[in-house]
Amino acid sequence: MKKLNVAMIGGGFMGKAHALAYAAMPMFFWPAPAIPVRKIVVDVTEAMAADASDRFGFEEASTDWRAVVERRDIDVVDICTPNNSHAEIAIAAARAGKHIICEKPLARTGDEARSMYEAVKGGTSIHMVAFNYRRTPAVALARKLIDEDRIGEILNFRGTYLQDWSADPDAPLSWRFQKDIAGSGTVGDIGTHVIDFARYLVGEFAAVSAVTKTHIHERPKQAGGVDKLGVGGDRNAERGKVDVDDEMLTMIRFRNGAIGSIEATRNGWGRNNFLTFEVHGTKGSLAFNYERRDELQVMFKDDAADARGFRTVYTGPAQPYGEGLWPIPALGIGYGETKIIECYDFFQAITTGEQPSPNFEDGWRISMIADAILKSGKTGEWVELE
Ligand code: SOE
Repeated sequence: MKKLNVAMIGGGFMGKAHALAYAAMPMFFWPAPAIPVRKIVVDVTEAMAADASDRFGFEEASTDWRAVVERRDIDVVDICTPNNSHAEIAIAAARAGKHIICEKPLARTGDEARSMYEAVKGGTSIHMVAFNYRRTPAVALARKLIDEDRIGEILNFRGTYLQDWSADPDAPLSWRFQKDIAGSGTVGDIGTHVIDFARYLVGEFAAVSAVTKTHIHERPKQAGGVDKLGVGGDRNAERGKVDVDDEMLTMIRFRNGAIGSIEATRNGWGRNNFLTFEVHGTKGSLAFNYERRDELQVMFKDDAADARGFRTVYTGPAQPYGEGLWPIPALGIGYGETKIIECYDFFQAITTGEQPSPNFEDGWRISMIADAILKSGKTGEWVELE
């Protein structure tokens, strides 16, 4: 069976999720499209790179991503770094003819994302953006039911992504609160996951009208750049400026006539990974909550009048990706499995030569929508998308 050598740039939280996927993908999906070989991991210091390589099972470690992406024995470059380095690494990897998977959001701004898309357009690289949540079987099932016209023409999409890891004003100033590194706050970090759902399930955006707000303007600086996601740090440390949004709400007009809304915050006490959508169509409705990720709520207008209301479908062998996952629905999946499925689809794309979705073009379009939301949040006007 074909083997593909992976160079993973970044050995933090996302590196862990991707390494798990490389190890497990062939265990779940067999025959695998190709076997991922965890060849080399790159991190900021030699000690961090060595730790990542021991822990995540890579053969080698390095601190020099530039040399690594040029290596002839590397097939896949996997970008798991903070947002400000995505473009430089991806463009170098595209020039070296590598296949590329990049963590979301693709870039800090629409323009930066466009330069990444231009670098891969027309070339031989297979490219993917890691919006893994659309690969939750229940979400893929929603798309299948929509494609099969089971809920008719879509009228409305209502999505949320609510977390609370940044609600504490003493939570450390991670890079996710700094515009020059992250690009934006909640809009880019988690709002883009819901934008991805909305495009996947409903279609292209025509215009947005948004409100954005920064609730906490200063936070304790943290020692080192490691992402602490709201924990640790020294609450008495000198404070630094937060220059990104903490919360966003947007109305949406879709090109196909549907309307919708998205709300996202990382300051909603009590909400952990409350990533949801509800889609209303002319023949039925679908609802999903990632905190109950094995379930899709469905309602079809032809349901018997005395049994009307949402019912729960548990995803398992009968639904998308079911052949590779656990054999009984309620055995359930977790965050790791969404990354395993993502890895499977990416390797499948490399093997067939057909670009997967979401790819860098989708990542660029999502970044343009994020820019439009931020612009509308500033001006208070509707912003049309080209
Ligand atoms: C922090 O908000 C974060 O780690 C996001 O960056 C991820 O994309 C999301 O999956 C979990 O939360």
